[in-house]
Amino acid sequence: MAKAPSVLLLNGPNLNLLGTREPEVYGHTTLAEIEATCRVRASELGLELDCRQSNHEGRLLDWIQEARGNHDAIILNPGAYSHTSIAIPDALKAVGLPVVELHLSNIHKREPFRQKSYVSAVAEGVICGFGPQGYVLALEAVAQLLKTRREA
Ligand code: CA2
Repeated sequence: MAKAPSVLLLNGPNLNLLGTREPEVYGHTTLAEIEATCRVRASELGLELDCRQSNHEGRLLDWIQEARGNHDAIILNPGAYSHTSIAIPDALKAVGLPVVELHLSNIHKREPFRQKSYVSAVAEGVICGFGPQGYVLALEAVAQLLKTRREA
């Protein structure tokens, strides 16, 4: 039987605080709960899932670079690095894997500085504004994308 496609789920700075602060913006669900839900959905979709979070841009860059040859797609909530980092989209482009960018909040309804994400230019698609459900939507999008590519 063919090996299950592997997806790297990366969360950037401060997302480890989910469910503990600012529930009015980011909700009550913790990152551990989101990851647990994603593991269940990934398994239903026939995907392997590797979940990681870091507050450090360099660590995120290392993980993105290491994804080449180890994973088939990346789902990324870059947190505030979305709006500041050039290195993250550079690394994603270099690795060449399909990327789905994800945000809990609708960044286009928020402050002007959040409305530009440098990552979007290298993503297959962007999901934002659906809270924790967005992670499940991103997994479903990746599953469909990988299936379409396999069948092409
Ligand atoms: O909406 C998103 O998912 C964001 O990527 C979240 C980032 C923010 O900087 C982006 O503009 C949009 C912030 C994540 C911070 O998460 C916290 C969670 C709980 C308490 C404090 C921060």
